[in-house]
Amino acid sequence: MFDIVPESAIVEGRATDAYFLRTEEALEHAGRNPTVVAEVTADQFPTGEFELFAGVADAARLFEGLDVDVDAIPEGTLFDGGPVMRIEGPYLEFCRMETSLLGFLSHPSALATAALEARRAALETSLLSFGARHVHPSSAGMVDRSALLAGFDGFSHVAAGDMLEREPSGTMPHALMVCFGPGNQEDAWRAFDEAVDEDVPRIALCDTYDDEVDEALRAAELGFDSVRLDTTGSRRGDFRHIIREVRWELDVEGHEDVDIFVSGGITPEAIRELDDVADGFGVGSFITNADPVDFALDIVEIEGDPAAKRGKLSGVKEVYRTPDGGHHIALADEPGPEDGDPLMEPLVRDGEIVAEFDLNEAIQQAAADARRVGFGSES
Ligand code: PCP
Repeated sequence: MFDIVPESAIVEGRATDAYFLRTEEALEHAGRNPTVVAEVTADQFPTGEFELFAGVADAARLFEGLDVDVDAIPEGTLFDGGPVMRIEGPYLEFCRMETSLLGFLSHPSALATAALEARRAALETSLLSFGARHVHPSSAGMVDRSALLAGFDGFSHVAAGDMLEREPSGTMPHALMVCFGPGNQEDAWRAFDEAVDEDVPRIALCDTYDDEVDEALRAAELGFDSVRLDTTGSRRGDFRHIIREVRWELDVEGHEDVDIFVSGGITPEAIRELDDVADGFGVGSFITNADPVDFALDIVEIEGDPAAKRGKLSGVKEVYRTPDGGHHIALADEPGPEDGDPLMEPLVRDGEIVAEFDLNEAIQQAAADARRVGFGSES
């Protein structure tokens, strides 16, 4: 019914570029199936720009039942150059999986990295992922999982909630306000309050028809816990001033406990600028507009000998986190840096997934590693 590649095609390796199937034909024709080691790498050497590794569980499932061993840095680890994953086995075992493998890693890692930039801009403030509307609906769970991995507090998408076994968050859309019409905001807010489950936070959208201060005071008078300001760009002017004014007037009227949530084009810069006057942010396009990480899969060893195409580094490698928060790349059979922690861990052995995937652990790992490498601390 929709333009969606079925899961069965991914598992069977048909979610691939045609040239991999031609490669299989050519190798089979020639009777060649070398045992290789291939590595997934974005940058060969550190660039000074860390990224957050995500999508590992989906990637691991590609190798179930194949005669391969796979190692990877754990989900939630930051990386800056060098391999994030290593596959060892007869090349024909995994040749056709490359396209899906890179896709499973590239997009979530990019979104998680962008979300981490937002998270590091405001460590304590509530952040919700609002980006599902910008992507194919079949990817919404991946978007919101990536945001959670980076330390977001929640997300808005219902089916993502089903997938992640977490309750979606959210407020109300302008459509609800418009359905009641100008001057009738109280009717819309009251209908919401009377209809929705009492566990749902009472957050009134306060920018639809009238001044934000006016609508916020009216919503507070009705008993709403919070207001959301999503002032459209063309009317925004000095958004920080608008938020401060709303805060001031709410306080003057005795509504000090009414929180202010802000959304619409929110970036890390905006979060830093507004963090002291807003109680929470909804972030969408900043996450979903992130360019996919430019991962590639390259053979680095063939039948036990180092190999590489031009521009890539031959030999099986290990990556290390050094005590100063650095990312160090070395040949795997050579000693690593002093006190460096090797980051690669077994993911698949003989076609069986041996790693465990726990999103909460990965969230903790991402936060700890971000602190360790100083991610976002320059800004
Ligand atoms: C908010 C905002 C963006 C949505 C969230 C995603 O929507 O206007 O369109 O944020 P982003 O700008 O960071 O991607 P609502 O106010 O809920 O949208 P609507 O006007 O459709 O009710």
